[in-house]
Amino acid sequence: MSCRRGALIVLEGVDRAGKTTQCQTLVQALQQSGREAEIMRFPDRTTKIGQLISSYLEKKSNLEDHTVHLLFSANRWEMVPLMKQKLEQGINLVVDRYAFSGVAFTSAKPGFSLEWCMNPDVGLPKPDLVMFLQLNPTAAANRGEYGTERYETSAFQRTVSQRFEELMQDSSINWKVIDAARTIEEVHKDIKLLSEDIISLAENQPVGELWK
Ligand code: ADP
Ligand code: 2DT
Repeated sequence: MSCRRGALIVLEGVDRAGKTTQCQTLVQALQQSGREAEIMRFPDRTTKIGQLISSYLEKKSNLEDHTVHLLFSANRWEMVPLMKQKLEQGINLVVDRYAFSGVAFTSAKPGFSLEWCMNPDVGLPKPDLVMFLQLNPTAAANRGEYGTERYETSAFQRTVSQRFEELMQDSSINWKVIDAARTIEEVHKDIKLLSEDIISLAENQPVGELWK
């Protein structure tokens, strides 16, 4: 019997929009309904490349801007064989940030075009669904202070939000905007419904290639 593939589901959004909370809640809900599901997150700080990135984010080291962009992309590419294997085994992958964060964050720096930033990620497994958790800066601020990592300033995050808005104009990606200002349960309900629909749709289709 041929195995139905799993769906590749990505959550994106600004800092404190609830991505991590919702990824965890979604995986639990899918598992409770008898589906196989696993969480992944980018950057994956556990690999050698991930450790370089982590040290950069923690401001323990400095890296040239193009270089760190390529490391973030390499950190996704190094996980591709595993991602494909899991999807083929019928495991649904719920991913906390993906190439869209990669492009939004680097292109928020001076001198970086969206196009240059997208190039290294062209051909990655294409998400079947990308849910953008939308939250205004005031509501985000009510969820706590920014941390001390690189990029965690309100000015930079505002530019990142603008870049996400530009990326969401791309109709080749199945974007869904979620109002993340509601309760965890309300947001989860929407995310679960959208995910269940896409899991049924994706299971008989091949995995696509991002931005190709
Ligand atoms: P992200 O991964 O997007 O940065 P988190 O899931 O880590 O966001 O959530 C950031 C903080 O906001 C956490 O303290 C979390 O408990 C809280 N939080 C998450 N979702 C909600 C929500 N819908 N309403 C209120 N607080 C939330
Ligand atoms: P968290 O681990 O708290 O999500 O923060 N980033 C992420 C990039 O600049 N490029 C990327 O490709 C990715 C995936 C977003 C990680 C920080 O790293 C940024 C916030």
